[in-house]
Amino acid sequence: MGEIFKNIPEIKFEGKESKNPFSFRYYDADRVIMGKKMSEHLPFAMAWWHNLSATGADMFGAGTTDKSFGVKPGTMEHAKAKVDAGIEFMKKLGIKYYCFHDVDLIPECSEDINVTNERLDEITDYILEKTKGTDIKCLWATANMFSNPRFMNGAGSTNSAEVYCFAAAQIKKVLELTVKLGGRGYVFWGGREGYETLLNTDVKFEQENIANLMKMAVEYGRSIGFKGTFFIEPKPKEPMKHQYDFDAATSIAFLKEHGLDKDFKMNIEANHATLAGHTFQHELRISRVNGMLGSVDANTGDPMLGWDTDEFPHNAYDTTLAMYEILKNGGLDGGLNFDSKSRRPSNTYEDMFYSFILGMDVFALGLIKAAELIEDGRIEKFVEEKYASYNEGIGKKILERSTTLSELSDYALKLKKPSSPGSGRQEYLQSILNDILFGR
Ligand code: XLS
Ligand code: NI
Ligand code: NI
Repeated sequence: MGEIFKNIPEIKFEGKESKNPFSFRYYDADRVIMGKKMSEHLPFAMAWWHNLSATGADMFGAGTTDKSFGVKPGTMEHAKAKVDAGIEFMKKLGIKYYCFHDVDLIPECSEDINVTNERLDEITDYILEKTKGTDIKCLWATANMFSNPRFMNGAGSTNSAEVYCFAAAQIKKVLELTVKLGGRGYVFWGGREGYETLLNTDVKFEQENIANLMKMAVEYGRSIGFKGTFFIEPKPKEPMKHQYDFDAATSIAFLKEHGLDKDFKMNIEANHATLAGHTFQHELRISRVNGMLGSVDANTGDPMLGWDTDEFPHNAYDTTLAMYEILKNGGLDGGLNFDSKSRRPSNTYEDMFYSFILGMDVFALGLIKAAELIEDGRIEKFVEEKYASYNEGIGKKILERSTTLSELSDYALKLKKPSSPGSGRQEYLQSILNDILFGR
């Protein structure tokens, strides 16, 4: 197949003065920031499902974007055309990674999973052939255990032992494909793992079955040489009323409860954070301080809407705070997957590129600003000094765990009244952040 995105050139860094819409203003792959190239700080990935499959269809209307790439959809020829389009797209943007669900790659055969698996073998051979000699690789893969009607009562949480076996079969296959494609991770997103009503649900039974499926996945993955990280992608709701992997704190506790925390980390999606009533930074921070920040689904929601709109990230304030957490984490095992889709009326090939340029540039800008924030040091110094009362005297004893409740009580009684804990200085700190973002 010839060139697909014919009128679109390779996207190059031109700097912030550039008015060329097909250029990066901030993403300069080889620029070194805090000792590492931008391209290493920002392992961007393309989500197969949004970029190559989604046409803009929604509950109210048909698709607006033609993603046939000149071939009839629902065929293996079309599956291959998507590979061609995807690779050309990634090359033009300088993106090295892709993420996929099994059924994003091929048309699923609803009558026989063996046929689906044969198609997966064929298409992954084709991907390997087409990416040979390039540095394009899989970031992570996952089994779609939410679209097929068999998963209506859940996958790991299903009431049907037969359906549970199909979940296992899909996971096994995708783990094999992840190894074949050199993937850095395997994701569990539990879209149907939850409930619509507690009236018909045995929560403990379901959660234990999910954990068991994850344990078997780890065992099998390690046995076939998968050295990457397993990820849970928390999301509180949608499609279910309640999903068990509600947020990072809940998911981390679940992993620890079941002894899975050595093999798993979090894949934090910005829009899922806000659905849970948290900021993106909150979810990243909770994961990081627990040693569980592994990967990111880079998108954003709309604060006015209560569902997963999966918009391309565009808010530099959010990406700065996100990149701050990622820098403090020492990077990611996974990467930054654009689990994002262009808006329905943004329906041309050009829009696919503008969307990624927006997302890549706003994360590059976030990286630059987060590094400035760290180098500036004022905010971090404030936080350090805020806890200075623990550096000596009774505070030091508390930190060293060398005191008792009675000793602390005696201390308080003797003091009669504590001195002021000191101002939180929120507005001052917010103005520093504004200066760094907009004042230079
Ligand atoms: C859906 C999720 C999904 C996962 C992969 O809301 O974000 O796309 O990233 O299954
Ligand atoms: Ni996601
Ligand atoms: Ni999502």
